[in-house]
Amino acid sequence: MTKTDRRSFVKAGLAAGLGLACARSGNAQTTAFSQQLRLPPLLSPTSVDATTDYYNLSVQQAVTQILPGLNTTIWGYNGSFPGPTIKARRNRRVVVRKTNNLSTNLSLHLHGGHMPATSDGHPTDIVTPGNFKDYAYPNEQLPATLWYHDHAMDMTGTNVYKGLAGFYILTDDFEDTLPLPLGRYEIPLVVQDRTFNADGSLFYNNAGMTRMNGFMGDQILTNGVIQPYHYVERRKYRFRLLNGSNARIYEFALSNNRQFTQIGSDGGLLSAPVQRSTIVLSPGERVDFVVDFAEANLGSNVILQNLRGTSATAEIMQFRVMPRRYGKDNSRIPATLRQVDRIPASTASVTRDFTLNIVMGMGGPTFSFNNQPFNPTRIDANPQLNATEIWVFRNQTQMEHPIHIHDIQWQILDINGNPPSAWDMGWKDTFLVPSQGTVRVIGRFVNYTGGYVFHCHILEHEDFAMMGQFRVI
Ligand SMILES: [Cu+2]
Repeated sequence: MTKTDRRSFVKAGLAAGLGLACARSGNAQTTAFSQQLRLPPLLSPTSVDATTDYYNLSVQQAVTQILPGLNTTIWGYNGSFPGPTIKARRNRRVVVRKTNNLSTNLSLHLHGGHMPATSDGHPTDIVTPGNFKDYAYPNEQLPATLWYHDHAMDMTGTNVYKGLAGFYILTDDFEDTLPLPLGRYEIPLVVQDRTFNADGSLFYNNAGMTRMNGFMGDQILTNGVIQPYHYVERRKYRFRLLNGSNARIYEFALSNNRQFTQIGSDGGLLSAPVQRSTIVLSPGERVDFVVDFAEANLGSNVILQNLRGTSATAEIMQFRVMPRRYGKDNSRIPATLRQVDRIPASTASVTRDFTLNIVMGMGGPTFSFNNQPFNPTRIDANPQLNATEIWVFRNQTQMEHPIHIHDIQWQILDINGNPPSAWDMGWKDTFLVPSQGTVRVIGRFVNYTGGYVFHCHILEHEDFAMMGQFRVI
């Protein structure tokens, strides 16, 4: 054994003995579970009136510390990465004034939101540098974990990667009556992967194979912190988990082999809780679940794992189990949550077919719907207002694609001809279409007419034209 070998052997032994794992990015390096989880700041309205809460989001460049001792320049809503959380109430209007203080074009999309097309953040509805736009959200929809993010034409991947995403949490009186964990025990988690250059700056590219596979970072951040730890009490917690990554699909599990109790999906609560050992979550999807840390030993660590990851991407964050500090756990998971009335397939007046395939686009091969790259002057579907439609997505590629449809919430009818699992029986706006597989969804186009988009939520696919357009008439 040479001197160098011996040194690395000792180092490796020390790291193993201490239970530490080092994550490496270029030369920028950090130790797993060495930084505490942060919660995104809560945004206060600038004013309120009888019907509406008004918020300001200034999109600006900011310098933050993600890697110890190094500065990282990000783009943030109000300079925050991730953006500040907006809390909204059902049927109470929110108006967000977004001011573009960057030197690039921006658009703002409220993912999962149901609103007039003029506020949906269509990729061509651009706010140019130095200007602002007011986005009005009626919130006339079921409460859910929504999120806002940039959606500018061809630039969504770049803009979101640099930090332009945040939570928008919608609740109502009914949800308040449920005895679920709340307050400090209800935690939003956005999981995003990033790669850092040696100087701490963000590394991103969307050329070559990245254009086809999507960009995958080699470090996983939760709420902007690389592999954080969080002290939890021996009691139940509710987590609103968002996959805010550009392209990475996760399969979450708990290291103590306990189960997640899923209570909600993209568009709100499920009819009833569902026990799951693992949860696959693709970009744009959200899952709402409860973990009971009373099942974990005092002083133990529970790791939120990613079964689809390797080394630094296999461990998302660590929970350090502490005694209860604030009395007994009065929360519980009710046997029924919010009734989801399934939409019968027989009520659909139109069925539309979309194939997912590869075509030659500008500058090389690109993914598309129906062999047609996105064209802002082409409308791919014209649903009638109040119509119920079935949309069929047939994936002819060798990759999984998470399909996101704007404007309304959908229900999955079947995946590869099989009825969905219990956790997929709720409301969905983003769903993973298996490689060579088929997903059928059903939805009603209510309340608003106008133009919206649907696209793959692998943001590099979206930017390279895997997007279509529909106009509700
Ligand atoms: Cu895709």
